[in-house]
Amino acid sequence: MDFYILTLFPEMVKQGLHTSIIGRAAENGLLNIEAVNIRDYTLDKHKKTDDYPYGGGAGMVMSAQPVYDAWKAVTEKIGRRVRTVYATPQGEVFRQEHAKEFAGEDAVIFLCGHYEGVDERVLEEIVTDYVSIGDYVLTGGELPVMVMIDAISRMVPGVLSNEESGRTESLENGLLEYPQYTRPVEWNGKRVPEILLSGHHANVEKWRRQQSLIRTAARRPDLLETADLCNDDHKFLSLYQKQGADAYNK
Ligand code: 6GU
Repeated sequence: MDFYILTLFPEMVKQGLHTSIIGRAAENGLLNIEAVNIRDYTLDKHKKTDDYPYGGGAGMVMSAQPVYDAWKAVTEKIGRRVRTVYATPQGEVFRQEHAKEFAGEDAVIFLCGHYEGVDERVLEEIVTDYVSIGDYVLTGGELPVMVMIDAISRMVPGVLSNEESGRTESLENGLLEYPQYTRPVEWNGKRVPEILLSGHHANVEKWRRQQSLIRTAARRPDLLETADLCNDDHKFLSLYQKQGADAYNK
């Protein structure tokens, strides 16, 4: 899958995406991640890429021309128009479903804004998706774009090893993940839950499911509204809500 990132800070996104699992996938040729410097496309003699907002107000606005020409160069290189994502707190909030959906594309262009925004006219011309990563304000779109590319990339077939993708993960089944433990069996006076040492696979699975339910109820109760729960799950949750930890062994 090809990712093109239009940015004023290409080094930032290159640095951020060349390590760990995403870096390995890029090295293997499964992903192609190209950072395109918007400044390279400005026609301004001082290489300016922004200007004062019409109507007044604080801050600067990124000019339409360099953004459009950078996007056009990338689009011509790809050979067709592809989905173009503008990272903005005014967008739809990015979720796991978006990650899966974008992973089905062959190529996606991301536009990182800065300053007080980007001239609306170029956004109207090129942007297909307005996407936010949450309700807080960041200084630019680079970090959100790195977040989105990481989440999309791990959904691209082959990017995760069998071992990495075999794990049932947080949010995949609509619930938070159960707690994990590794050696030693006792650390800081705390023992690993006995059931995990029992070797009884079915009991371990049941315990993990219950832990996921407890954790989701405590930390993200909103997820329970849409999670895929069976009769046993509902029974366990109502018992747990009445009896607390005594519900485990029922
Ligand atoms: Cl996608 N961009 C910016 N600049 N700030 C954000 C954001 C995106 N999502 C949350 N805050």
